[in-house]
Amino acid sequence: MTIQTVATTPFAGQRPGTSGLRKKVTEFQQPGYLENFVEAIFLTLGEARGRTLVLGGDGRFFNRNAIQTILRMAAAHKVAKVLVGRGGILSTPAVSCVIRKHGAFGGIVLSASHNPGGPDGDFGIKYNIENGGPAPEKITEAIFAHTQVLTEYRISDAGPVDLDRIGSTRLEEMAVEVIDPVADYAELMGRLFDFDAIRALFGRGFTMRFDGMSAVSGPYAKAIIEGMLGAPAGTVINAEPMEDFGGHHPDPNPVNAAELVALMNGADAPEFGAASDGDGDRNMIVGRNLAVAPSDSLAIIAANATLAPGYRDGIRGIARSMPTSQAADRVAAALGISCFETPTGWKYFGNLLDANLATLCGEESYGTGSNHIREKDGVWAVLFWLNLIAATGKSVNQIVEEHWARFGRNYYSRHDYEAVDAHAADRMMVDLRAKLESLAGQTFGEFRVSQADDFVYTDPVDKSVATRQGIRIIMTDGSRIVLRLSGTGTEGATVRVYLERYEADPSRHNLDTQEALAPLIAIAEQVSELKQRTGRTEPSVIT
Ligand code: VG1
Ligand code: CO
Repeated sequence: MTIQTVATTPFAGQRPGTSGLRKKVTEFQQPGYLENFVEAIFLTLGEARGRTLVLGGDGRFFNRNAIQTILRMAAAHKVAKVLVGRGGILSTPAVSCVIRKHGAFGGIVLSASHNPGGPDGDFGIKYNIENGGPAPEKITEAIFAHTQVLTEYRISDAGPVDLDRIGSTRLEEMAVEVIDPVADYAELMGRLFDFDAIRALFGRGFTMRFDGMSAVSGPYAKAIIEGMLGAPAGTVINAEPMEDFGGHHPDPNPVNAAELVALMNGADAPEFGAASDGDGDRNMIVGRNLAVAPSDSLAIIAANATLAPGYRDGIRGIARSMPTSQAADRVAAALGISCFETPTGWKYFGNLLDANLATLCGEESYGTGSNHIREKDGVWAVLFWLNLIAATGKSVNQIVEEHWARFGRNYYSRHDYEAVDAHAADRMMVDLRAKLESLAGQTFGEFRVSQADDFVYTDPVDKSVATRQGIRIIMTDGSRIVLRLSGTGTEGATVRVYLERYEADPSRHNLDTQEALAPLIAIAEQVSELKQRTGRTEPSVIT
């Protein structure tokens, strides 16, 4: 075994997006492509000698190859020890948990999250720092800068490590410890939630379906919900991670988890439905004939947080991404705590959590989490809801309706236009920005624009500034239209249009969401000319 120095040339386009570097598998399969990016990570980290790194992924196609390559590169960079999940499996929240618990200096997550997998699908890689959270922009930008100029990478020529057997082996001087991917995470969940009460709930015959979508959350949900909490076998479906996710699109929303939603709307519906995404950090909560809006879920968890043992002493603050609805703001106001508004992407929550300014965080994109780790966490959110149901004896629907009755309802929807022409999307954003100043004060039907801008965020802890984080058109009654371009797609551009309208009157809490938002949908089109400019007649996905 020797360490080789291999000459290489930069690849264009290795700038991490909202959540790491995501590209088609075929792009990652080019010789040197993965190696270059990993070398750039090690160059950015500086001295890796003597330290521990965590490594795992969501099991998608190319996961195992990537893990073997990264292990050989870690050995070449003198990493002392790598903790790797058995079979190369670690969910994103589990990586965060393991980094924190074992005092690692960071971790590498292999996933393209909610993007489809398989040989023709997507692959991704993301670096997480010492606090367990996604690397902040100054680190991802430094990684990108290295990818543009590197001339060589270092790698051991050792053979593959057996990833399927728990235990310790060596690669060059480096220890490779294959760990149970679930154990540390499950232990943490047991400390946050009232497992006795949830066990009793299942003991009384409570019915649930958790859809693992053939991605990484299955093993976690099975071990915890069926194993530790005693739910009957078959409660967790699509529980085996598959390299192509069984052809599913592992994005837990009513469109991609249609099977689960149909079950929950049917005559034999269980009492509670839930799903997670490719890498296990997203969650969808479903009641009978009701898919809970993620923004509502965050607000509901916040309003009832003290029912879960891990949050018994109350929460310090809430943070939500800017496009997420303002439902959580109302809860924060009622609790007398702060509510922070950050750009899209979990990396912006890290400082607020580290500084103990926020306890709970959430995004409209089916992401919810807390200070227990530094990533959003799908299974955690599902366990939180189970804890709420067990503690209150109420159904999902009752919990949601009572929340609206108390705080009012923020009707909310996101319209995605996927794989549109990138140039047309860029032009639309440029032209919109140019219009912003003239929009303030304009009237559109019953709405008057009070503020129109491109969201700028100044981190309250390190004062770093993120610009161009989404165009907001805010009405005098608090209704909002937000437009931004996705930073996770791999084909053309994806335009996201976010729509929100507040309704205080309980007699108007059961409207169809799209109808309730129709006037705002029309204004968004009028102002952006989105359909005309992209040649689309309908959104690709409505959530
Ligand atoms: C999307 C979501 C964002 C989320 C990100 C990563 O980003 O909108 O809220 O944090 O995906 O989620 P974008 O830039 O495409 O809008 V995951 O579960 O894919 O890591
Ligand atoms: Co994800």
